[in-house]
Amino acid sequence: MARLVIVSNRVPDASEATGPRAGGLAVGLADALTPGTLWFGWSGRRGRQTTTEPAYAEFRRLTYATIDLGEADYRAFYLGFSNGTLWPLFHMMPNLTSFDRAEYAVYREVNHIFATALLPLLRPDDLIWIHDYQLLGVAAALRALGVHNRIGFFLHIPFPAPAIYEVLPPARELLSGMLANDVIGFHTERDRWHFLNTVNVILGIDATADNVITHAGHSTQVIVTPIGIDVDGFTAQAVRAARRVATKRMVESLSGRTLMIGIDRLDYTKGLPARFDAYQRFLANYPEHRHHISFLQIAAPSREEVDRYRALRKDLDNKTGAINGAYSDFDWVPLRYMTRTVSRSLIAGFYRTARIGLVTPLRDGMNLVAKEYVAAQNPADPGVLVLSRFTGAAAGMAEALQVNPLDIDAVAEAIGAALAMPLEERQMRHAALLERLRHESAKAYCDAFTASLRGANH
Ligand code: GDG
Repeated sequence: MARLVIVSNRVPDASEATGPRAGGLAVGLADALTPGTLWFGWSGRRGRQTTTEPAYAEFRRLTYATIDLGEADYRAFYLGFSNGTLWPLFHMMPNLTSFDRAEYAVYREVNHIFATALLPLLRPDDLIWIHDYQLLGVAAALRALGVHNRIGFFLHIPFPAPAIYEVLPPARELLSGMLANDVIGFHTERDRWHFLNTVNVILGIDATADNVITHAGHSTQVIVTPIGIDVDGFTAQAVRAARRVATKRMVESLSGRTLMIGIDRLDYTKGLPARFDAYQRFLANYPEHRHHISFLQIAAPSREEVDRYRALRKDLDNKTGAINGAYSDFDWVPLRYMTRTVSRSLIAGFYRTARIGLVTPLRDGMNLVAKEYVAAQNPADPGVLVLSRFTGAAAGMAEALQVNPLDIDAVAEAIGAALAMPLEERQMRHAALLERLRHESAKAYCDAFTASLRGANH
């Protein structure tokens, strides 16, 4: 069978593969990679210059080949165009989007370096699977270097509506570059619809009937393959974790109160300020629940060198102070807020203990936290998932209490409804959610994508 070559911006190193990790791509893929796979990308290290000779590591029968980024490239490619331009724009927040032509030139250059460094490692029948918004130009760069392998690309974040995408100054160039792939995958039908319509608006190609775009003599198939998790593996981890001393200590500290949990990277797309406002509204409108609920929000620090992320952290510090200042008692703190990365096993135990999982991003490609929360529950006495309609996960989770995250009264009401929900209804909703999670697993995601890539017209 052909070897699979994964290309992603960040490659987890051996220590991260077992330690704490915050980030959906690493989590979703690690669950499903098969022995023999080569994973190529950035090591996470920064040096004077971007390296082109990969370093190798073997771990659990996977081969990792990594390059280091030069400091200037890291700033322009990663912090600049990837996370200052593409990330907010693709999450449909054009007002938060900046653009700098010089940063874009470096983005193109780094995409080209990825292709050049990967080239000597490739075998003729390798299946190349590129991931995410940092690497939109790698397929075109590989083709320019004469690579004829099957190449696929998966976008982990939303694809924006045409009227938003076209704001991007290099809109046309990036879009035609993407069409050097044989297969392009998205999490949801909505993303595919946005993409096909954007291709229609910008390149004048209508592929909405058969999802195959023919451009410059090459065909690209556009597919929907939602990412999932290893459900049974995660459930087992949660069961084990619930017995651990650390989880028990957390439960004891609740003194019989109900736990509500939020777990996110500290990112403005995750809707944390509105979530804190909604919790405050809940405390104001449901006085009978004061003293009986504890909200634990874990926010793993992320992209701390980007100004907007620092501003978000300040904002949340202030809101935490305001909520706890207004509502705490000498024996009760309503909000526990941690800006730290916690181990995956501890997270699994916390999910299982929590009666409510609060997942309210303003926009999210998929959101694996929602899936992990459901998988971690005890089916005999499951908790309730409160989920933003604007996550990709919402498409397959009709039994969650779905909310508009901006409507803080609605989120407060959903928290109230979750607390009041009878056991039978919780069980019914949970069983239906779990059943669907099993179908949309991490393995199903990888199998579906690679099968399309293998079968692509080439
Ligand atoms: C991108 C897309 C898409 C979080 N805090 C800690 C921690 N986490 C773990 C969670 C989960 C993962 O990180 C986060 O995944 P998400 O899917 O929620 O979000 P992104 O990182 O934004 O991922 C997203 C995903 O790619 C996959 O395609 O779903 O839409 O934005 O697994 O549990 N893990 C540990 N400590 C933490 O403090 N160990």
